[in-house]
Amino acid sequence: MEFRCTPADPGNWAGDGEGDTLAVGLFSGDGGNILEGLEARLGPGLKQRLERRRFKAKPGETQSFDWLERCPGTLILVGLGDAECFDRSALSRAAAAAAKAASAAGAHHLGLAMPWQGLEAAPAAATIAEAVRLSLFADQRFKSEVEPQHRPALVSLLGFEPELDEGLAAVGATCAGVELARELVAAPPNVVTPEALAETAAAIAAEFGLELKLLERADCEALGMGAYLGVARASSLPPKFIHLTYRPSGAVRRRVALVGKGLTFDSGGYNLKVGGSQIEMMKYDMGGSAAVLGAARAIGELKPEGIEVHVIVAACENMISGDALHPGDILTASNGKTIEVNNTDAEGRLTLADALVYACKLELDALVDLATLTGACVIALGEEIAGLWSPSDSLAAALVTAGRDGGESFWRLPLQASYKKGLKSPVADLKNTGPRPGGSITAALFLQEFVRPDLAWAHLDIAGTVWSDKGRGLDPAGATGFGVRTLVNWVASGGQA
Ligand code: J1V
Ligand code: ZN
Repeated sequence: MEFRCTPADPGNWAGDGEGDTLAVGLFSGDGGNILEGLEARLGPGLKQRLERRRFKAKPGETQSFDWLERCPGTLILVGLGDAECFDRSALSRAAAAAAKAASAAGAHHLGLAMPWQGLEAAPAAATIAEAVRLSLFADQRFKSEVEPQHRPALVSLLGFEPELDEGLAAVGATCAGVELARELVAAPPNVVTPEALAETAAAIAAEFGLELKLLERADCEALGMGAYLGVARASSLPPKFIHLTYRPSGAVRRRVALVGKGLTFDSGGYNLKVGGSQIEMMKYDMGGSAAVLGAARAIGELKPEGIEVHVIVAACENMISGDALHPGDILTASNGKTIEVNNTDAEGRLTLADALVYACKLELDALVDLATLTGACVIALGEEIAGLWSPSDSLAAALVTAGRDGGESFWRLPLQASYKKGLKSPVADLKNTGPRPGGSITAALFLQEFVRPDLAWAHLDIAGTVWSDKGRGLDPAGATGFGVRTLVNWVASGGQA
């Protein structure tokens, strides 16, 4: 799918005689001028027909008309809702709805006329292009019979200057990263294993010229990663510690690391996930690693200048066996801290502890980790908002902004120092879980114990956002690819902290 900007308006666009489908956004209780222009072109009766069909231009509502032998032969009207409520997300939703209708109409060259009042041109064009591409993504890898999915080959964005085309090239890279993340999360745990994550990293490294360092169990033992290896211990699949590096061609001005939780399956261990705890969903527990690998893929293609990016995943499974962690075991992490494992289902923070210690040995200006870390964060913020913890106001602000530009929401929560006492162990330096109240805050405080205090660090708890049961807006149900757009925007804008 290719995107192109054109200053044409819906009254005259023909896509060089090749445009077969025109989609036009309309606000509710408005659209008079646009409709008159379309009637002048395509013939009268459009307004009456819309009234008869009770088209109210509600957000995402569409109506299609076919004129057969004309160019364009299909007209799609898509509702934008109230003009006063127009924003980035209304635009995204309408563009996605138009794309779905255009796909159903078999569009080959689609012209899309959407307003972008109150927004800047470049991000508005990117929003439309991302919405079109990502709403038409369908994952049919595990179906024996594939339903043919129609996607337009060319999408012209009307009302935008052609200079913006260059920026749209970045949309393709970002969307490919989001799609990779969705595919990784949606694949079952017998397909996406720690080794499969390592192979994905190797494929990204080979395709885009990134450096890959892969640590096997023995390498991790030599580094003293007792927390990570404790979690990995019961699985028959070996752990894979992944370290990808993107180096810019010119001078390096900043260095950042993205660390993702990579539990390819989380049974809970001996604190087994029992009835109601969604054990069958726990393939999704590598959502953080999917986000950082998706971002690595996009960054590898975009090749931002001046910024070095490290992508780190301590991948493994949390299983049970005669050799599994016992609830109560004491582990020693690679910074020497001892941890009493009072709950084997709080394993993500154990794997992240060693990954964060490893990252902190690199020369970094900022460190961001993403993890499907706590059920408590899902209860607090739901499916659409991820939790954000950071001692740095400026890094927190930069990530919130990068998220907003990518249509991803974060809400900052406190690293309440007094809650650290909830992690006190009578026998070790720390226990891995505190009391149930404030559970995602103590999880963040636990991670902070493994981060150099002078480093700008942020922790993103994406447990609620990487999977959507019902689909979000017009995005399909299932894996969302959450986090990729935030990370890519943040890195591309310089990785500010
Ligand atoms: C585990 C017991 C000790 C306190 C912390 C608890 C926890 O937050 N466990 C998370 C976990 O297993 N980390 O490895 C956890 C993460 C996500 C628990 C539940 C979920 C969860 C997320 C969902 F989106 C969801 F729908 C669900 F049912 C569970
Ligand atoms: Zn767990």
